Amino acid sequence: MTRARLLLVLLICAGLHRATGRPAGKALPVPPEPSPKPLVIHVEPGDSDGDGIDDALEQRWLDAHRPLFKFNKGETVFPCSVTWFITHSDLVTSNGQRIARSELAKKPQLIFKYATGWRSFTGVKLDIADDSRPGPYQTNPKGSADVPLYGHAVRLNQRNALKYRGDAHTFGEGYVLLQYYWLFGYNDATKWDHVGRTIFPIIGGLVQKWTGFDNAGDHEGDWVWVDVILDRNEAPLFAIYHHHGDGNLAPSVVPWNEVEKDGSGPVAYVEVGVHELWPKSGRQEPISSPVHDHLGDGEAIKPNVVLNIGEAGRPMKQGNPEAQFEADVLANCWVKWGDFTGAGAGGNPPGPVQQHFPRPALK
Ligand SMILES: [Ca+2]
Ligand SMILES: [Ca+2]
Ligand SMILES: [Ca+2]
Ligand SMILES: [Ca+2]
Repeated sequence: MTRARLLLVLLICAGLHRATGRPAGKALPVPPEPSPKPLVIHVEPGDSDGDGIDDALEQRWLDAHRPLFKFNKGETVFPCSVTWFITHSDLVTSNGQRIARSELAKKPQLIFKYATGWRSFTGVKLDIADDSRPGPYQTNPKGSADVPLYGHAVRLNQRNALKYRGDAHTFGEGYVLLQYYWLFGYNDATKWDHVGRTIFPIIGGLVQKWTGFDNAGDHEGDWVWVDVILDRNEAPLFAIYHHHGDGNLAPSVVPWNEVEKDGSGPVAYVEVGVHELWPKSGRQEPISSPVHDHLGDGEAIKPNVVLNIGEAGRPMKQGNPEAQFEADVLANCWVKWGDFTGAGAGGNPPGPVQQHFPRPALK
């Protein structure tokens, strides 16, 4: 680096520091909030999501095979519910109109006025407050067991056969797909936080800022998921663990007899900070890979409830308005969960229905 370039870096960084105006030292602690009330799930017999499967049977499958999540020591961001995320976010429309979170906290149903369909993105983003990113259970991680795991169940067929990248199986007629999604307020990649300081010991801090490495891979909102495939006798056959997007890294498709289990549910190891899911514990991979430690040596959390979303555009009929609100948002709206991304991050995530969410032929 030339001296002139170095000077430029110094000036830019000084400017950046002034522009952000962040006070030195740690952020103020978040004032304590009452814990959210756990959702009660009650599903009636019938087929309210129109997929040809009795809804009570879908719920039994989802409850039976819900995963146990093993976190890494040092995790700081734990899951939150859809309602919690919405009521701690400003809603930003495509033309920049901003609905304050104080309004959404009073009336979360405002979201339906702006996010009006699941088939196309209407430009609505949920800008979660920065101090709310760690979720309601940062200081009481075990409370995360009350955060709903969101799911759905569908029968696959030849027309909607499922194949996973890097795996030889085709799951068509006779198979059932269960999917489980969990929401986090923030994806905090940490493995690039010190790269600049390692390579350039003296000016490393400046390099970090100049390159954006401090926030590399970070983004608000983080949906992670695991699938379970049942056979025609409703017995589990495979668990599928997704990590860093199937297009970037093939998912792990694991035969049920090799799956580490907790009761009749799979165990998932959660990458520290970025929450990607693995069938076994593992260490972070070289700097060119996005994989972080997932040793499972921290909290072990099994969600108490699975909220069945239903199908795209066909929210599952729920037994109470709180659960119905969440199913309606996920089945009927396309929003971006978050409004911040660091260098190299792919953008704020859409919800489950706009991710990997196979849809059957509906009645
Ligand atoms: Ca159904
Ligand atoms: Ca934000
Ligand atoms: Ca269903
Ligand atoms: Ca980070």
